[in-house]
Amino acid sequence: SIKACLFDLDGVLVDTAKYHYLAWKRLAAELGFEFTERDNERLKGVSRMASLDILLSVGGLELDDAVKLELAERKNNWYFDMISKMDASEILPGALEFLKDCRENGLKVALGSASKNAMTILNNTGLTPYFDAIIDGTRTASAKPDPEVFTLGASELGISPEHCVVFEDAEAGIEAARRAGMRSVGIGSPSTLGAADLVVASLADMTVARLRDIAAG
Ligand code: B16
Ligand code: MG
Repeated sequence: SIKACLFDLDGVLVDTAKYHYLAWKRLAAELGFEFTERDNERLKGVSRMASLDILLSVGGLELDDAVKLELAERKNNWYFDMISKMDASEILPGALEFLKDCRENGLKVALGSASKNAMTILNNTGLTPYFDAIIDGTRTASAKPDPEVFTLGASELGISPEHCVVFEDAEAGIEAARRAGMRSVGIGSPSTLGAADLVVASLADMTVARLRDIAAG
């Protein structure tokens, strides 16, 4: 049976991908090349420094580590300015209702995000009180598809992996759930998230009752 739900943040609970995109695009422009929305798809669920490496490869640039750190910080300052203005209106459809549904049914709830800015986003949108455990990019050494973020979440909740289900919009996150020994629900398209136990377009299509079906199957 399912006893805990672990949620990715960007793309599952809030759409911060658009702010990441604006900040990365601005950085690319300063470096003298274009960065398209399609290029940005490759950054979803990927850590900040790995994202920068992808961006630099799009621009055909190779830079040393000190410069890369400075560029990542510059991007993060722009990104931080944008997420500082977020509020509850930016919670994705169905997310709040499903979090409440989980809690009312006695399920434990954790965050499993790659973002080092997760606390700012959760606090500004008012989502923080819904979580029993919060694991973000400040607390993990290895990025998804490594299972660390979810394994740590489950252990903090005191629930073993076979009773956990992960909600993810990124393929690497579904793979991380599989490696953690957890079930998964993909949020998005079956064409990219086919490895999940169930795929829904958004959390608006999800209920705790539906969860019990995946656990049985
Ligand atoms: P930060 P998630 C991820 O969040 C984003 O999808 C990804 O685009 C971003 O690069 C990563 O967080 C790191 O974010 O720069 O704020 O530390 O999907 O794991 O919630
Ligand atoms: Mg995500």
